[in-house]
Amino acid sequence: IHMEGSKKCDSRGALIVLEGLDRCGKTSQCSRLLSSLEKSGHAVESWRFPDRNTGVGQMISSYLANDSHLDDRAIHLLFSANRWEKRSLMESKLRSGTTLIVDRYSFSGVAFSSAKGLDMEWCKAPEIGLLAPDLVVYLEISPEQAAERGGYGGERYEKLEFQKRVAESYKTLRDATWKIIDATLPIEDVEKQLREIVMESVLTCGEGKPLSELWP
Ligand code: DGP
Ligand code: NA
Ligand code: NA
Repeated sequence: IHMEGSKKCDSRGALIVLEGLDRCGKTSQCSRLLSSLEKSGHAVESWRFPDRNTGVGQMISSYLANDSHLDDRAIHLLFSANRWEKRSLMESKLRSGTTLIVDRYSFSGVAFSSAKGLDMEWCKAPEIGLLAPDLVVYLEISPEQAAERGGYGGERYEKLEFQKRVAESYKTLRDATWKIIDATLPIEDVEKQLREIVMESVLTCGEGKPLSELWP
């Protein structure tokens, strides 16, 4: 009992990030994953970026709804600030043993802004020092198939031509550590694959893997 107790102190939650094009199914997979982990007794929370509940988040939301115009670099920095304002809470949650499932993170920041033509290295700079995910899962779908799913909500980026450029940016950005899941598979199959990949990462972090920062 004593051994187990001391082991628990070193263990932390995993930072799990889901990325993909709009309409790839990320958001429903995040909630399925959340309830599945909760059911098996894990301390887990589901987060998303942009977090529209903060002051910065409201500016982002109004930009996405085309209710306001902002310079490409200015909005890029707001998305980044929105992640920075949650950084210390993120760290304390992870250190206290809570796993975080995060719907979009710095990779969206770089993929969406570089799709507008901004330099990728410039886009990466403001993300330096944010917590590095333990796992990035990319839900892969072609822009055409995503568009066919319908239900683009009419927000600023939800247009086929733009999503094609975002897909190219993600290709440049991703590395060998990313796990790719075919997002066109039946929803239950995606869920099963995702859970398996995530459980591996949760176990590794439970064994005391140190936290690190972007960009690795
Ligand atoms: P969502 O709430 O996941 O649908 O995201 C809203 C939109 O904002 C979506 O088209 C993806 C885009 N987005 C998410 N994060 C960032 C970011 O950091 N920078 C930029 N430019 N766009 C982002
Ligand atoms: Na969206
Ligand atoms: Na989404």
